[in-house]
Amino acid sequence: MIEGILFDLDGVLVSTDELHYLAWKQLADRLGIPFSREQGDRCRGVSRMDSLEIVPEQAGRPYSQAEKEAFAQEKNQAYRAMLSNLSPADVPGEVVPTLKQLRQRGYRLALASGSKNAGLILERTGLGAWLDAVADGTCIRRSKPDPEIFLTAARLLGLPPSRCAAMDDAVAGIQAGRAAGMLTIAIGDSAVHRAGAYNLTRFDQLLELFPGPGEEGAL
Ligand code: B16
Repeated sequence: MIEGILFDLDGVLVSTDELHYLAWKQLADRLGIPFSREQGDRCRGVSRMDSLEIVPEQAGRPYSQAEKEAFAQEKNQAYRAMLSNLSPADVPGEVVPTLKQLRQRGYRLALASGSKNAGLILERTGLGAWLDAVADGTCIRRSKPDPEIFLTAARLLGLPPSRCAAMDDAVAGIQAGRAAGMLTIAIGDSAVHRAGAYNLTRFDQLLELFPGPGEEGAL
């Protein structure tokens, strides 16, 4: 029986996944390196430094660790500049009503994001008000597909992994949820790849999967 639902942030609760892509693209353009949407999709859920194994794939030469660290900083500055315009209006309309209903039905909700910018995003969008616990890139050492972030979120909720569902738009995120021993729910890119145990096209389909007490759901 599922008691807790753990959400990825970028691309699940808010469309900051596109801003990550644009910030990496800006860096790649400056360096004169081709950077495709497909590469951008592979950066989903992957840490900033690990993304630098993907972004310069078509550079034709390797970069040193020092250069990669400088690139990570440059990308993050561009990304944070984009986040400065973020507001509650950027949260897709179905997200807050769905979170509200899930809480009313008794589910405990947590963030499980690998982003070190998650705190800023929750603050600017007001999404933090709907979460019982927050695990982000500041509390883990290994990024998705490692299960650490989902296991940390479950621990913060005080629930065993088997009582949690992990929702993610990244294939790496679904792999992390599965490695954590959780029910996996894919949306967006990971649902296109049919990576989850459930593959949703809309966020509010969660209400069909997780019914209220005494109601029958799809699970
Ligand atoms: P930051 P998630 C991930 O967040 C993003 O999907 C990924 O593109 C990003 O590189 C990573 O966070 C680190 O983010 O650079 O902001 O610390 O999908 O786990 O919510």
